[in-house]
Amino acid sequence: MTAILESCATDCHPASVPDYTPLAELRNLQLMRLKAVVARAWQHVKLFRSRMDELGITPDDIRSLADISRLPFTKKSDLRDTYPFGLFASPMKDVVRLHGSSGTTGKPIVVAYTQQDVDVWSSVLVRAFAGCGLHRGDIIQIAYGYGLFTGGLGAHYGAEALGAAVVPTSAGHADRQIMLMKDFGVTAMCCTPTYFLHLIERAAELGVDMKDLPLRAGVFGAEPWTDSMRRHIEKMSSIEAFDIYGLSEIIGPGVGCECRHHQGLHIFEDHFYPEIVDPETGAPLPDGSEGELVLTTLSKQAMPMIRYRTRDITMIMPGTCACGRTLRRIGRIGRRSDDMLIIRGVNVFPSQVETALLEVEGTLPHYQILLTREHGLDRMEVQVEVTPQMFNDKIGALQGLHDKLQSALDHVLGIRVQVALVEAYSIERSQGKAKRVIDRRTS
Ligand code: DLL
Repeated sequence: MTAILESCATDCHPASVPDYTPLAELRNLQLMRLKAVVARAWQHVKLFRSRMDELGITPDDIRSLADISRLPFTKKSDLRDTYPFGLFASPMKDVVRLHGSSGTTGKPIVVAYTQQDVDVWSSVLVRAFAGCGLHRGDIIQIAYGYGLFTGGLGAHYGAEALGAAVVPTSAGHADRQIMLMKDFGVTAMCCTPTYFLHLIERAAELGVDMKDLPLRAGVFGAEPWTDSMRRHIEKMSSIEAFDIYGLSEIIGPGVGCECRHHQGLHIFEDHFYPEIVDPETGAPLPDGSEGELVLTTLSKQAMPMIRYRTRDITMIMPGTCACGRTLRRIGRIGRRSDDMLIIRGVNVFPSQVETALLEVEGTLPHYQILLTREHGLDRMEVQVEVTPQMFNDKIGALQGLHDKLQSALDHVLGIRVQVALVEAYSIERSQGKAKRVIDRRTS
């Protein structure tokens, strides 16, 4: 144990030691926990039991980790259909926290935690933060929303358990966020990547250069962002930007996080078991193949999730990470199986647009995709903000930029789209997850 701690002294907190569990031991632990969680769900959750009955299986049929593929999937609609408490496996007297995330029906989907679940949640966030090089003595500002959303409180408890000093600002009030970052000497920021971009811009307007602040790390997630966006953020603020992943149904932030090697996100596999399946057929796919991430909670008490279909598209990365963690990694999540746009029959993902835009000098990483239908034909307009200098320049420069963007987008997307250059700040800033697509097509 001492050897492990010494060997990773640069970015390691003692609590991150489970990250280095020898593989055989980790797989044994996972199997033991899988059996227990399946038994718990079968015993206490009607929906799981009836699904397993339909398949003619019982918890005793889980003898190896590979048997997980015999279990039924759980989907977001199951949470909606059993609203609010139908999937709980603990009585309310053991539940200490309820969170929720917005659904399409106006009612949130509800998730529950026992005290042990909250403790596990904090422990995975401690491991995530430690992997980002954060430790006791750091001052961590949490600008994820506090409330039903899991981002704020999840990161908050984790940062406290790490031993850091927490500044719980929640989302919004950019000027105050910047003032506190500066006055308190904040060393790490937790928020959505688009909100951090907004803070960088606002800081510049207020005469604050982020590069002069003690800020050294950002732990960004809750929405897709690209490596080009990371490079932009790091260049503008001189911080190291980390990608953190999670979803309410599984626990919230802290299902997985990058380490300092930035080669994918380590999944905290002793608590969340990852699989990749074909999004169409549900068939398991091997490591290295892109597909839909399916997660099973291995230790959740209040609301265990068995084979939850996340709709997030990624892969389990083959090989091991240079950091020495035995935890498998997933690739960054660029898209969801349900955010694909079909434009005149061609599949388009917002992340492709972002990649194309960030390769062109003179644009800002703020964009929106506007979809309309004219005479039965889909029309896709990409509105891109342009730096104020560009707008002040001669008209020729703008035209040149427009043409460059047009050809970058044509190249990446393979279809003709309209490009509209708009002034800085004309696209609404989000305090949380950015809204990239406005679909005004009526079918
Ligand atoms: O967004 C939890 C969270 C909070 C994660 C703070 C990270 C940081 P939900 O609101 O339930 O939970 O949304 C979950 O957001 O299925 C993904 O589609 C997306 N998502 C979350 N993190 C990432 C990420 C929180 N790092 C949904 N990259 C997920 C890409 C992400 N997408």
